[in-house]
Amino acid sequence: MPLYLGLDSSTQSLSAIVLEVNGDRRRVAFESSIAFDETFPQYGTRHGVLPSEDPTTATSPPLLWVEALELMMRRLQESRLDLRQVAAISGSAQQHGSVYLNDRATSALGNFDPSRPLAEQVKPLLSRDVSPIWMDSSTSVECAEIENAVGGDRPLAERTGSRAFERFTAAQIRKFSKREPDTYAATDRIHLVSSFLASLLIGRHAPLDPGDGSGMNLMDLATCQWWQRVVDSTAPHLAAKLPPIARASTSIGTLSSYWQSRFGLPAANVMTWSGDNPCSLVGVGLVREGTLAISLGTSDTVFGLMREPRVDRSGTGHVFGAPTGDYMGLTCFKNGSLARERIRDEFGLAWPTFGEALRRTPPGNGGRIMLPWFEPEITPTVLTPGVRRYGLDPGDADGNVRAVIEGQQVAMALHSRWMNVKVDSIHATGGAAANRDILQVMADVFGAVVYQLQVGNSAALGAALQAFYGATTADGGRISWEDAVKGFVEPLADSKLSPDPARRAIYDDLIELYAACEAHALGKGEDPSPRLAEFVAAQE
Ligand code: ADP
Ligand code: XUL
Repeated sequence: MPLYLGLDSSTQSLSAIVLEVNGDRRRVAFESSIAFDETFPQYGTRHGVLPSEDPTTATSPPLLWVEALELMMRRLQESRLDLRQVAAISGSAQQHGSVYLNDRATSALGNFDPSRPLAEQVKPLLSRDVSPIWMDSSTSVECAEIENAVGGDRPLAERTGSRAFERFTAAQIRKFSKREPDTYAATDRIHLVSSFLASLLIGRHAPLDPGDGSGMNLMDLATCQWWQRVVDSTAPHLAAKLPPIARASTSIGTLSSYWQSRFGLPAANVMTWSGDNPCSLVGVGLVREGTLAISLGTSDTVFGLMREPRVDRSGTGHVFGAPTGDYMGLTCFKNGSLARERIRDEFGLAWPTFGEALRRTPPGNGGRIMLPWFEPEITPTVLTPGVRRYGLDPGDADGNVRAVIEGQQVAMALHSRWMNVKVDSIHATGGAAANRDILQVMADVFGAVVYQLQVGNSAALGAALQAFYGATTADGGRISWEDAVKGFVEPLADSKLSPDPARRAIYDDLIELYAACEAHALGKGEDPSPRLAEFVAAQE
């Protein structure tokens, strides 16, 4: 029976899922994950990121991703799967991060020696030994320069789907070209994490897909091709260094002889890789408009499918290409799981006791509010980190647990309004979606039914589904996306969490109060104390 492999190279780990599909008989045949810090301590990463004195800088070592990819193929080889059945492979990767290769890469990619580990063969091909990743917020100057060059934030957003964002690849490339002009000049090709790993699989430079391309501020969303004007304004000779863009879920080559000889894999078709959020969109079954998904991973993201691109006039969110050929709206929060872990660890809790604290405290938290900006925040833009508390004692364990969860959920509801989706149901994914106490707060804040899904890693699942969809259509077969995802993305039967109307009413008020606290903390609004007192009085 044919097998479809999906890989997901995320911030903290590499995961793989293999699907077995025979008509309506469908199952997950293999699932595995490799945590970067624990498995490869020699790289010195923390949560997948290299330590940095400057809180706005975030880089990772690309060779770590290469080693993890190789280890995962070894695990596949050692599994009981009949690898000759692997028909197609696709992948997902953290978005925006970039990998810089020199001119030796073009000939070396197809000639790796299968008797030697891959990382040592990739090392001499890197023109830059670190990759800036999505957590980086050090490029505000470059963002302003890029927007100015194309006539402002509005034209850039209308053309590329987003105003200039610090973590987007254009600003990162511009900063690199200014700071290290010689190393930039020695760079022959700039890949996203997704197209870099795909290149290693097919043995030549791989194209990237419109979903990940739209996280660069360089792609024209309407044509899915590079927007020459912004490319030329970003860095010298950039056009020649960018990979081409290919349609999502289409074949970009076959697995190179390196993988065949070293791991006994077949010459399987490799499909375009994409970003983790576009992959998750299909991995949670959002192939139609109307439902939202919330991913509680390293980052927290709110996203939904859009038939037509509706660009966010407030400048908060993004429009990306979707693997289905449609679009997706997305708002990203940097202070996701790591912020929750900070509170968990500060009060010596574990996830079960964290959940108990949530259950013990009332919705609205008696007006104790936290703006959870442990790290620089993406939404809203906060470059100088620092948790802001209103009416909340920093030593109050229960109060801080509820405040971090409510703060995050309320911020998500507030900053996803621009998508203009009437939310009836939410598909929850990412590591923290295992936590039903957190999901109950989500249901109450959004006033929507929340479901957990059968497969926890929606990005790897989405990649495997793209492999399946791509392989089916490449053979001239016809399959709709609805049929492709069937059997893998249905919510767990007894996972439904319903909103409570009384709690919902409290959160309607809290959203407005939180917005006032946020405006105050950003220096854009008056002291919210009187409103806070009114809110507390109304709860008593
Ligand atoms: P990534 O974005 O890197 O793919 P994941 O989606 O795998 O991340 O999520 C990893 C995070 O999930 C961890 O950092 C951890 O904080 C969180 N997590 C795992 N289990 C729970 C739980 N029961 N409750 C809350 N958070 C959890
Ligand atoms: C999305 C974003 C993050 C990364 C995390 O814009 O920056 O969700 O994709 O992997």
